[in-house]
Amino acid sequence: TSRVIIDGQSVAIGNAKNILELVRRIGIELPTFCYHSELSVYGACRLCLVEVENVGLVASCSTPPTDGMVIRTNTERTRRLRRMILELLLANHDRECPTCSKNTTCKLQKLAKQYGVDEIRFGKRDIKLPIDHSSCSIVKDPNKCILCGDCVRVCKEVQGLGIWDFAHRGSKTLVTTAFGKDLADVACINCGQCVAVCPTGALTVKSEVEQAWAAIHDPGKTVVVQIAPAVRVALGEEFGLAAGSAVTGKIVAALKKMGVDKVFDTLFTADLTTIEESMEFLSRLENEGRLPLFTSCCPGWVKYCEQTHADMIDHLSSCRSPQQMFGSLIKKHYAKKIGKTPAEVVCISVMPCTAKKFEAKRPEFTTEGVYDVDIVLTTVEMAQMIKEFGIVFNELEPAGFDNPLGMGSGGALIFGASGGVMESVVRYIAGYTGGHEVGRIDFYPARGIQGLKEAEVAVNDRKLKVAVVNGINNAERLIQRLKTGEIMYHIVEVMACPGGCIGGGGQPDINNTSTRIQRLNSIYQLDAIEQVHKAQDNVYVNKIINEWLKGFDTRTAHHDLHTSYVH
Ligand code: HC0
Ligand code: SF4
Repeated sequence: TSRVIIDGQSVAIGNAKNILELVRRIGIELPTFCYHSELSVYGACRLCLVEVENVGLVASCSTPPTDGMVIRTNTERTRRLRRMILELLLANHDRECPTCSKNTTCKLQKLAKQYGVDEIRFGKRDIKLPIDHSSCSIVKDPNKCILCGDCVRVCKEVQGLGIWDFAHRGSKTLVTTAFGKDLADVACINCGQCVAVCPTGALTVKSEVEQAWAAIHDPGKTVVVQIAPAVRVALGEEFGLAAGSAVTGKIVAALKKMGVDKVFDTLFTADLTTIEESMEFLSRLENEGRLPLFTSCCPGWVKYCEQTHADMIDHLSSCRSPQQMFGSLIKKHYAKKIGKTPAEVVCISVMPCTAKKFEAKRPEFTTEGVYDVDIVLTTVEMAQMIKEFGIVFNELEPAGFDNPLGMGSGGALIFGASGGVMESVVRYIAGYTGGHEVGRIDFYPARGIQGLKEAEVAVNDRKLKVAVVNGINNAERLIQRLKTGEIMYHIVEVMACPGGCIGGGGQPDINNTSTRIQRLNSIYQLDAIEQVHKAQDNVYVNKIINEWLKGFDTRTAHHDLHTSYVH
């Protein structure tokens, strides 16, 4: 077998594509800004350079290993050059670290410390470019961009959108949108995957933390919080817990300590979504309506469908997402029950998602002139508030959700992973066969982080073909095959982010597949121990449907829980 020698140690090449992989295999972590194992190799930052005997300095990420290579990862030259690269990047960087939202999580800052950069020998950058605050979800500060191109590649290669690209040349090079337009005016779907890969403060999440504090401190407001499925298996990572640690009860307890009035669960309206979407599907099936039915809970996907496939909008389920069903119930019904106006109740969502900030601001999701969901905090923003309050998170005693909107089934919990919505719908429609209630249903073909999953389900005497995709690129490929008639499905679940919401742009570090897998596994483990497994068995949901919405399929239910799309 072919081998190389790295720092005196012999290593088999195996299937390694580049030297960097082999270096990592022997337990050496080389610095890099632009290398992501799931994106194409760019080789721009040069930080991962190593010395190869008889060859010289090479970027380890973009150099394939060959038999007999003798490689050294740390030499006088590599150390000097790494430090110089960092100094040059810093010289051209807006160094406002203490007030930057990436402070302490910025890779440039971290590497500067790790490589002992304590002074910068080059002049200071004096141009200040305007910051783009136009998007509901993402803030772009070009003064902090180091041109690693990670955002460019993730947007193109994973989402197929190509919102970001390089413009201009030499020292004027910039990463920007087409014609330098505001982010709010281009086809960005707000998924935040670019924010997640950005190593510095150039792309950050639009924070709503201040608005949340203001609502909590306002004695005239009743503050009601909902927590999305994927948040509970990721927030703990911000407090040093292992990826996938389930911290549901601790998040509830932290919010109560902060003084919010009620903590409810998005799982409740995820169950409601399962029921509404399943009924919509069955009705389309019976009445020869538009099939496949596309799920509509991911606002990134919905925006993509509206702007790219307007001819397929009728395939989208008319169901509002669980976040918006929740907001609608709070503002249209709950407020009344507690004797308040919709404006006196502030609805805060805690979401793994940056696109949910955009969804909440869609003009159709309002009641009596106020937004149904007022504030959307990402998982990371929630963690920031917990830290700011000084709560010792890891020592918190778990607390339970409030009622009546605090209960959800295992089927609702798995919404947070790609395939979860599909599996819940399957649990619902296959849950009754020949009028008989069936027990537990586990639909394994829908699970996992693969980009495309397909399966057949037998329901009574019919065979339903279903597909699950995550990542817009995968969705686009599927749509093309649907359009040519090459394939046909009854239901298609689409989530914009790789792995589904567990890999959302508002989650703690998602730059590694194992983190996503651990969160996903944790979600299914939590589902496995749930007493209530299927949406139809959530007694509270049935109660609210009857009491607030006057039953299934009523005008109120349609008005409050469904929506229409932009053609
Ligand atoms: Fe998701 Fe959702 S599962 S989109 O991925 O459907 O954000 O977690 O909250 O709304 O429930 C995100 C996660 C949600 C919604 C739910 C759905
Ligand atoms: Fe948001 Fe989930 Fe869609 Fe990602 S997959 S954009 S986290 S709703």
